[in-house]
Amino acid sequence: MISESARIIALTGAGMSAESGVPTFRGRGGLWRNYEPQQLATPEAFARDPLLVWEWYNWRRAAIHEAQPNAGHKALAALEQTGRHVTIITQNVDSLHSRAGSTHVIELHGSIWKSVCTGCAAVFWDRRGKLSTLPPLCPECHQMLRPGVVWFGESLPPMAWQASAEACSEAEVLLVIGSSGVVYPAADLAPIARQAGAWVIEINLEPTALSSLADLSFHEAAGQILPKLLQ
Ligand code: BJW
Ligand code: ZN
Repeated sequence: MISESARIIALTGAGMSAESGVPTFRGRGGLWRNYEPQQLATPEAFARDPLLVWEWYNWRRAAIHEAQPNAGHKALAALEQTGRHVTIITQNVDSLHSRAGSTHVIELHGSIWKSVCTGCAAVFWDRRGKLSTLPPLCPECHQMLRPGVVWFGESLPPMAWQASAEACSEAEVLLVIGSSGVVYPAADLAPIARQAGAWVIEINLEPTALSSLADLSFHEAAGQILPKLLQ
C-alpha cells in the first residue's frame, strides 16, 4: 500500500511521542498528581484554577524540552525524503515531527511553546522549557497568558482543520499512529480519508475506536514498527 502511494498522511497522537518520554493522555502513565489530563485540558479548569493548569503545562514543557524525536518520527521524516508527498497531521503539541525533519506538519491542537494573552490576544513563542514565573503575564497589558493549545469545547485553528480535511480527501494512504481516536474532530479525518478511497493503516499498542475502520492494524510500538514498515 505504501510503496505504491505518492500521497501519504500520518495522523499522529500522544502514543507517537511516548517512546520519546512524553506522557500520553489516557491509560497507563497518563495521570498527573491524581488528575486526569483530559480534565485539565478545558477552559473551565483554567478559569477555576489557572495556576494548577499552568503547573501541569510547565511540567509537560520540561518533559518535552528534554525529549528527542524517536525512531518513529525519524522514519516518517525519511519517508518524505523518498520523494513522496507526506503530510503529518498531529494532535501533539511537542514539535517533535518538525524536529525530526518532516516539512509538511499540521498542528491541529496548537503548540506547547506558544502562549496567548487572555486580555489583548497577543501571541508569544518561547521554546526554553520550564517557565520561571507562574502564571506568566503579558508584557504588553499585564493580563494573564494562557497556553496556545486547543482545549475541549474550543474550535481547532480553521486553516489547520481545512488543510487537514482537504489532504485526507486526496490521500492514498492514511497512517493513524498512537491515537486513541476518541477526540473529535481529529478522529473524523480517518473516515474522511476512507471515504475518499484511501487505505487506512493503524499503528497502536492496542485496538482503538478507529480499528474497525482500518484496512490493516499493527499492535506494536510506533518506534519499533515504523522503521521496519517504511524500510
Ligand atoms: C502507543 C504507544 C506507542 C501508547 N506506540 N501507540 C463528536 C462526538 C463527541 C464529542 C465531540 C464531537 N465533536 C466534538 C466533540 C467534543 C470534544 C470531544 O472530542 N470529546 C470527546 C472526548 C468525547 N472535542 C472538542 O471539544 C474539540 N473542539 C471542537 O470540536 O470544537 C467545535 C466545538 C466547539 C464548541 C463546542 C463543541 C464543539 C477540541 C478537542 C481538543 C483536544 N485537546 C487536547 C489537549 C491539547 C493540548 C495539550 O496537549 O494539552 O488534545 S485533549 C487530548 O486528547 C489532546 C490530544 O491531542 C487528544 C487526543 O489524544 P491522543 O493523542 O489520541 O492520546 P491518548 O492518550 O488518548 O492515546 C494515546 C494512544 O497511544 C493510546 O491508544 C495508546 O494505546 C497508544 N500508544 N504508546 C503506539 N509507543
Ligand atoms: Zn496582553
